[in-house]
Amino acid sequence: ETTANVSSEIEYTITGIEPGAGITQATDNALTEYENLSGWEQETSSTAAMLTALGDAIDNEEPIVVTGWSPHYMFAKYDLKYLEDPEGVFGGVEYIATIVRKGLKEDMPEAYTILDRFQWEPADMESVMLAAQDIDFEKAAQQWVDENQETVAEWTDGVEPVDGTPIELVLTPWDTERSSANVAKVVLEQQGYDVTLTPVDPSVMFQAIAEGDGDASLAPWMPQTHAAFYEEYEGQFEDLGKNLTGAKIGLVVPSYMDIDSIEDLEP
Ligand code: PBE
Repeated sequence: ETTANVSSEIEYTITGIEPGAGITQATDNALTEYENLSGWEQETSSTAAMLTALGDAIDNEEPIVVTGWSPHYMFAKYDLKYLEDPEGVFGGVEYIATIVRKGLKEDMPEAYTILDRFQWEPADMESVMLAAQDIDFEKAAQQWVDENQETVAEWTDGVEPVDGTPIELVLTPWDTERSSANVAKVVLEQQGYDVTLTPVDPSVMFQAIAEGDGDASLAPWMPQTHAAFYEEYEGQFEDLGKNLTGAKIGLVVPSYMDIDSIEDLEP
């Protein structure tokens, strides 16, 4: 099968996810940056629909190009590869940052300290995501906390308990962020906080923290995925740095497809 066949077979269409995602924006940028993609389109819908389309294509050994990211179970479930991105549109290694509203340090120093210390590895996040395939995220997060008491103790060491102070964490609606937000929720509740989780689009997440509607978020993907949103509100929130390193976004295809680079897609 030639690459031209592959491209026409999938009707020059990349199977995307939610319109508001950072990766959707990056994919639109790729359609502009890569000359060979000038006639291509991104079809957005939802993460669930993308995963269904990917599974169906793989069942039939058909070609498909999706917007994909790690950590994600799709890489454990299927044999997949990222297409090389010589123009660097999707960035390299991404990290996930923690941002808080201005004044949080003064208003809730205990939560601020815990959020500032919150840091874990992709394998930790993956274990919560995997457990959450069978139980809800809250239980999966509780299980991770129970099994990682030493790490949690490093985050909470010397922090005074509080008595029911409400705190609102803003997250984006993907499993990676459901994992971190729910683990933060369990840890902050252990400390005596009354935690609300509010899922929103990435642009709204930055706006909410900038305007003080939400207290904190562990969901910004940087330096590339959410850069445009970050820059729009830069200076209006406090960046507490990385909570996870080793994430990635890009165009993803089944390994049986005979292409390696975005440049191999035919115009
Ligand atoms: N994602 C997962 C999100 C951030 C986390 C890569 C799909 C996005 O593109 O905005």
